[in-house]
Amino acid sequence: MSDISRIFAREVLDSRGRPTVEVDVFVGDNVAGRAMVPSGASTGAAEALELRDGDRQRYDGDGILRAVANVNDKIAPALIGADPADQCSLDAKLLALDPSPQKSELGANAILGVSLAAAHAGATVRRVPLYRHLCGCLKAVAGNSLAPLEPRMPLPMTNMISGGLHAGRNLDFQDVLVMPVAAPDMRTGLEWIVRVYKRLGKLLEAAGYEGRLVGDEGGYGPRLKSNEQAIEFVVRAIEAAQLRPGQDVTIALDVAASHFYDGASYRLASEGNSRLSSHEMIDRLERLVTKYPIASVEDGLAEEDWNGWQDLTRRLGHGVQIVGDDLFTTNPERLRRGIELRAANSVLVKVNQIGTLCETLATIILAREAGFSYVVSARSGETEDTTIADLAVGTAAKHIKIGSVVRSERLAKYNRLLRIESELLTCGRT
Ligand code: 2PG
Ligand code: MG
Repeated sequence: MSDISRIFAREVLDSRGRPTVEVDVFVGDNVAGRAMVPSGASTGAAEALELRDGDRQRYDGDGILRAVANVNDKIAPALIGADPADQCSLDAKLLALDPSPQKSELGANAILGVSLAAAHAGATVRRVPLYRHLCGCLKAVAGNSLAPLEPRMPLPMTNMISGGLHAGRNLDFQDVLVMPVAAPDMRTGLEWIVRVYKRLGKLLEAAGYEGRLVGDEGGYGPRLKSNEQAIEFVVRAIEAAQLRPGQDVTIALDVAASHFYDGASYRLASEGNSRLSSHEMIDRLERLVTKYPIASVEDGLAEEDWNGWQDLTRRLGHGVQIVGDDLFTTNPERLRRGIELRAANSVLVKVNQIGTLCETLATIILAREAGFSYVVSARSGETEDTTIADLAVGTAAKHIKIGSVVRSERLAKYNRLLRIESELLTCGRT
């Protein structure tokens, strides 16, 4: 028998010590799949709802026992007897149980926990690695519309300096990241990244800044004077690591601009709260992109500044990856709008922004068809769950964004990538 026999959810803790949902999917007497749900801090307004208890007596209101009860009492009975290998039917059942636009009835954390744990169970019953199962799911969702696709290792986009909501608003920009573009494989790329990270810590300390304190995702969180200074430090760290900025290693920014946009202008605290119009913000980004080896800019503008995004893409999109995170929230409807308007040329993919695996895959398919790249991403609140490593490989994502190279909730995913790479190498495919 390979049908789902039982589903059980519990409350566990994430990397910020906040409760999150863990789900076990049983086949027969055994747990065939388990997953934990991540949680963002710089969330987009259009994201699916993370259901929290609001009971101040427990975890300051952050408990998720209502979401757990929704899995155990409402979702589980509807899925017992289902085939875990048929992800699309399972996710369709989940969507039918909560048809609200932001999954506010059962909670996207309840729904996603089941969707992801079921995918693990599907891989178990099919006796294939998760990334292969997910590749199959992607093809199943796409029907015939997809060009041939095989699992492939993504290029990491790794956080070096954290700012914004991830590090106490020390900087306006949320992340300065690096991408080891010339590394021949993941193990080499990771060695380069770790080298740059370590050199960066030393450089920061030598200059009198905190070279050890890290933000939520493990990037350094120094109180620098400006966003630009953060980029300069990272360029110097690449050089100190004996690598060539722009050739071996390029830079990516996650500006997370929604979080310093007041509805009319962009307010840069690091510049005495100066107010920039959308046009001026684009000028600012253009200057940075021209001066530094920046190959990717995420959320350079706010999530509802669609006209600005069109402008930004027109001006920078030919040479630079323009990634929508808060802008698209992994939502196929919002991405469709972006494709029509030519706002951005790339989409960030975070499973908990939308709430089921198949909707995530639908977003990926749309991106592929439109020639948009896609970046599979972790959240700032994470767990030791490694599903996104398999998702990135199984869907042949261009990039994976996990955070930095310290803190085990991040390393669990990098290590999973290393394991997958050695597996693919053994099979003769990378
Ligand atoms: C982002 C993510 C990950 P959060 O903005 O891209 O870095 O942050 O999970 O807080 O939304
Ligand atoms: Mg982002």
